[in-house]
Parts: sequence; structure tokens; C-alpha cells
Amino acid sequence: MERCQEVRKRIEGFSKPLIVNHYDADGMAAGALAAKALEKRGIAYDMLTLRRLEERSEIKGAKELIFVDFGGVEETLGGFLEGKDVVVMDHHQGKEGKLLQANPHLFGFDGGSDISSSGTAYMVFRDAELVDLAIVGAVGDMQFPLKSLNRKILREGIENGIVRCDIDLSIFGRTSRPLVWFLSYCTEPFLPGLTGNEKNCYRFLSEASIEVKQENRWRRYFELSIEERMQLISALVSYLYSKGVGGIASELIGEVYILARQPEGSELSDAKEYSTLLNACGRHDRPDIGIRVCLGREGALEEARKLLYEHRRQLREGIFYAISNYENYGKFYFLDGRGKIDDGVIGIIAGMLYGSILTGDKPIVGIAMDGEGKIKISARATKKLVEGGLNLGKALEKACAGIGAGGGHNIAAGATIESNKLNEFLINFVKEL
Ligand SMILES: [Mn+2]
Repeated sequence: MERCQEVRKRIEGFSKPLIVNHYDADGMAAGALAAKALEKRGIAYDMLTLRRLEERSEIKGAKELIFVDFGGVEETLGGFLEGKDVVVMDHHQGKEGKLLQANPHLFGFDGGSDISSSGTAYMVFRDAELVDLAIVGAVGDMQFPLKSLNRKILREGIENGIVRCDIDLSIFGRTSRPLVWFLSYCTEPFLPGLTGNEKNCYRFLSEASIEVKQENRWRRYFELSIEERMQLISALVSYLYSKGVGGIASELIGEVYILARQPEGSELSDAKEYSTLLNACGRHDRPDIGIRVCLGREGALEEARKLLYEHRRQLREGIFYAISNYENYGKFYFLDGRGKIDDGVIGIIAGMLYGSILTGDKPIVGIAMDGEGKIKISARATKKLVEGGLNLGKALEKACAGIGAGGGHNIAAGATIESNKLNEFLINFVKEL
């Protein structure tokens, strides 16, 4: 907390900093959180959202910089930042260097599970009004149920009436999706016979005696009474047992984080849907829209919804491709998505395989082509594997030495390599595992 205060004081001395943030939901939420904090203080700022940290003219042109949600700022940009006033708010594995850094890893916390960049930024400004973005960022980085520092932040949000935490059916689309699509679009977890099959979902809901329409309007999950919710959940659990996949039933129920100040039924009232909306903007090269949503700018939500639709379509098609095309490479699973799966969603799809068909016995590595003809690598693991000592961030970093760049969290990591270095990478990666 002392370090967070130090960072805040430095930022308060800035006259017009450039906020450089990562393009995923956490990166955008954290960047927007910092932007809001600056606006409240009457400090002007510029923003730059990047997929990958690199030497950019905007960075060169700025005197004051706030880096958000990027691991290895010093290692990557080094001398490029010479003579600039720089602070870093991050939660990736890293070490203390010359730059002033708020990073839970430096103080014994696990940035993979205890707190996000948005949470770190929240701790820097410690402003209850900004707590919703901290929750959205953590959920966007798959840090649920919220524990440790995230839990502390959640409690502050609850105390201030900004967030609510319910135990409920936690699959995606509780607030925004009509019931039939709520089930048929569910890919986390994959519901055999229901996911991708609207007819079956319709039949399943009527057999469970749930009215899918009321007064000619499609009903959504959040509109169901408690009794109806319980009816639906029981029917789902029985159904999954009857399909021989009762084990995934536990994934259906969990904590859901409701943002109480947002209009009921809006995507923005559910932290998971909010974060997916942001991811959709970032992954389709419109982070500016995501940031504007976070800042509450008019019209932004409508624009973001269009991107969300496209994003969910890519995910649905990607997961179906992945299920029939992944390979078992012995020490890990391998998914070659080149030409089939967009590099912006390959990591999400690799992670989704765990919820659909893979047991969590080994990591999965997905690859896709990026816009520059390089191979983007996304690796995902399970909590159990990490508890057993696996560290994907380190494994990727070492496996890419000399052929590209990689790193990240112990449970989720990424890399980029030259297109002709795949075999070399795979051999190195096996060794590191
Ligand atoms: Mn993050």
C-alpha cells in the first residue's frame, strides 16, 4: 500500500501523461480507471492501447508515461524510456528495477490469481467510485471466484453499494441473452447436446417448465423468479448427469458480480458480460470503444455490442473447430488454429477446451497467425497443474529465447515467434515442461 501511494503521488504530479495499456479487458479497465482518476483530478492525459509492448512514436513523444498491464516494461523498452518520467501498474511476474512500479508480485502476491492490473490501479487511487472497473478487470483475467486482494476490493465495493456478489448460475449471458440462446451459446462449460443446438435448448426449457416468452417478449435469466432459477439449475444438473458429464455441473454455479449502479439487464450490470464486451472491442482492434464504454461516454455501448456479436461468433466457430482438431502431443495438447482461428481469440479458445473436452492433466498450446505473418502462441493450464509446479510464463519465456519473445502468468501465457521457428519452439517447450 505504501508503494501504491508513492505511485499515486507521482501520477498526481504529472501534467499530461500518456497512459499505455494492454488491449484485453483488464488492460482497458485498468487504463480507464487511471483515466477516470486523472479526470477527477483535472489532469489531462492521452491514451494508447497496444497488443504488444513495442517502441512507438507516441511513447517516444511523451514525457510522462503510465504503463498498465504490461509485464517487462523495463526489459522491453529499456533505453527507449531514458529521461522520461515513468510509472508502471501491473500484475505480471517481474522484478524490481529502475522504474517506479506497483506490482503485487514484488510484495508476495500472485498476480495470476490474487489481483489484476485494474485491482492494482484501484489500490493506487483507492477510490470507491472506481471499484467496478477493478472487479471487471479481475473477472476479465479469469480471476474468479475473487480471493485475496481481489476479495478485499470486492468487500469495499459491497460496503459502498457499488457491487453485489450472488451465488447463482454463472454461465455467460445472464442479463443480456434470451434463455434459449443463453443455453445454446454456452461454451464455458460446453453443454453436450445443448451448446450449438437451439432446438434442443428450446425443448429442454419447456420440459423444465420454464416459460421462454412472456407477453411476446423473450425472457432472460435475470428475470426468472428464485423458484424458476432453482428449477432450471436442477434440470441442468440432472441433464448433465444423464449425459455422463455430471462432473462439469459444479462449473455452472459460482459467484456472480453484479454492478449495482448500472441499469438492470444491461451487459454492464454483470462483471463477466462487461469484461467480455471489453475483450470484444480490444480483440477487434477497437479498444477506443471499450475505453469509452468504461468512461461512460454516450453511444459507446451500442458500438461495443456490434463487436460483441462478432466476437461471440468467432468464439463459437473457433471452439467447434478446436474440439475436432486439437492434437495430443504427449506432454501437452496442441491446437493449430492457423488460417482458422483469429489470433485475437486463440488464447480464449485454448482455455475453453478445458471446459468442454479436455481433462486438466496437461497444458494446452494454441497457435494462430498474427497480422504480421508471425506465429502467435497462447498457452493455458489449470489451477491443479500450477499447484503441481507448472509455470507457463517461465516455460514460454525460456522456450522462445533466441526465436521470439514470450512470458506471462503461471496459468496463462503467450508468445510470438517467426513463422519458420515452430518446430524449434515445440522442442524447446517440451524440454521446459
Ligand atoms: Mn491483466
